[in-house]
Amino acid sequence: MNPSLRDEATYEQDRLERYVRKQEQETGLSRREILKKLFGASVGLASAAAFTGRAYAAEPLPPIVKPTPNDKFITLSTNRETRFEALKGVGEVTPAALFFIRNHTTTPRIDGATWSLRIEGPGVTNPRNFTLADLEALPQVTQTRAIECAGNGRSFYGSQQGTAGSGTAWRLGAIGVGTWTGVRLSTLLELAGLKNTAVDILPEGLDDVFPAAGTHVSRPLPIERATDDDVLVVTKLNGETLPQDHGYPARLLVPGWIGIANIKWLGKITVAEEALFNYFNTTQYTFIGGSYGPLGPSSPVLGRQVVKSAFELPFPATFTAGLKLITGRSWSAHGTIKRVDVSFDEGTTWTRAVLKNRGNDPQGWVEWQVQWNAKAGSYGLKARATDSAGNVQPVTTPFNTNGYQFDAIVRHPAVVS
Ligand SMILES: Nc1nc2c(c(=O)[nH]1)N[C@H]1C(S)=C(S)[C@@H](COP(=O)(O)O)O[C@H]1N2
Ligand SMILES: [Mo]
Repeated sequence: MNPSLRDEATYEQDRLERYVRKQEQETGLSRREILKKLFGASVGLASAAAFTGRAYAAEPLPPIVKPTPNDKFITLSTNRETRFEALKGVGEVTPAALFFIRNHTTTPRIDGATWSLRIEGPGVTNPRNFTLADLEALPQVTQTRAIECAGNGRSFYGSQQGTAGSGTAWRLGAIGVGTWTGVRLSTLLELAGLKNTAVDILPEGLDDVFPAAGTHVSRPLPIERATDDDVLVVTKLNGETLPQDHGYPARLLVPGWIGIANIKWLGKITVAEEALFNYFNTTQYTFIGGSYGPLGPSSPVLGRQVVKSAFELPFPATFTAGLKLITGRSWSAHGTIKRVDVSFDEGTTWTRAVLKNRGNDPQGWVEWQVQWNAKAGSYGLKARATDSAGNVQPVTTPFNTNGYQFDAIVRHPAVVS
C-alpha cells in the first residue's frame, strides 16, 4: 500500500482515479467524457486532479458549521475526530458539541421549514412527502445508540500492523453515543404503502454529489433491516434539534451498523424491488484486498460493527509517577460489554477493569476504570473488551485495503516521568 494514500486528499484522488478507470472499462466512454459527466463542461478537462482542486477551491462554505476546537477534536480534512481525553468525566452520552464528524463533502445549510423527505419507488404504492411537522406528529421513539465510522481505528493498520489502510487515518475517536429521537422508518414506509415485494431501500443525502461516487451519499439497506423497530428517522440529538453537521433536519439511525448506513440530511428514500448496488456498497464499504481478494460479486459487504476499546487519555499519554485512576470506554455492536481487561506491560499481565454502567445500552458503550501504580518508564497500555455475544478483541485484525473495522487491541503509548 502506498503510504501517501493515508492522506485524505490523495485518497480522494485515488478513489476518483479508480472510478474513472472502472467507468472506462464498463462504459467504453473516454476519460474526458466520464469526467465531463461527473463534473460538467465548465470545469477544465486536463486531469482528475485539476477537477478535485477546482471543485474544492470553488466551494465557498466551510465543510463544518459547529466549532471544533483543537483541544477537543483532531482535524482530518473535511472530518473531525473526537479526542478521547475530552470525554473523560462527561458521562455515557456524547454531547453534540463533542460528537465526531464524518463529511464526504460539506455540511449543507438546509431550511427545515421548506424541507421534506420523499419516499418513492416501485416498492411503495403511495409515494409521498413528509415535512418536519409530519414527522414530529407521528409516534416518537428515543434510544441511546452509537454511530461509529467503519474506518474508526484505521490508522492502527499502519502503525501496529505495518500495512496502512487507505482512507481517513482515524485513531479511535470516530464514534459518538447519542440519545436520538425520531420516528420508526417502518412507520413511514407503511404510510407510503410498502409492498411485500420490496427488497432494498436507497436513502440519499442532500449534501453535494460525492465526485468519486458520481451520486449523492447513499447507502443501500436491505428491507429486512430497514423495517426493524430500532431503525429511526431522527430529528433530535440529546433532546435538542439535530445539529446541522449531524444531519439536520433528519437523518437515518441504523444502530450497530457502520456509520455510512446512518445517512445525514435525508432527502429521499427510494424503495426498490431489486437488490441495489452503488459506490457505497461496492467500491467502498466492502472488504477487499489482503485475504479478501479483489472487488467482485462475492466481496463481503460491511454491515454490523465490531468490538473496540479506548483510553480517555491523550495519544501518547504522559504522567508523573504515582497512583493513577485510568479510565476508558468499550463498545460492541453485538450487544453489551461484559468485561474489560487492561494491561500496563504490553499484554503480559492483565487487570480486570471496573465497569461503570453495567447493563449498558446495546450498541452504546460502557465506561470503565482501573488503578495503575505508574513508575517512571515507557509503556504500551492495552485494553481488551469482551461483549455479551462472547466476542473478544483479537491481537491483530486481518488487513483489508480500505482499513475497515480494526477491532484488534490497540497499544496506547504512555511515558511516566
Ligand atoms: N448525507 C451524508 N450522510 C452521511 C455521511 C455523509 O458524508 N453524507 N457520512 C457518513 C459516514 S461515513 C459516517 S461515519 C456518519 C458520521 O456521522 P456524524 O458526522 O454525525 O458523526 O455519517 C454518515 N452519513
Ligand atoms: Mo464513516
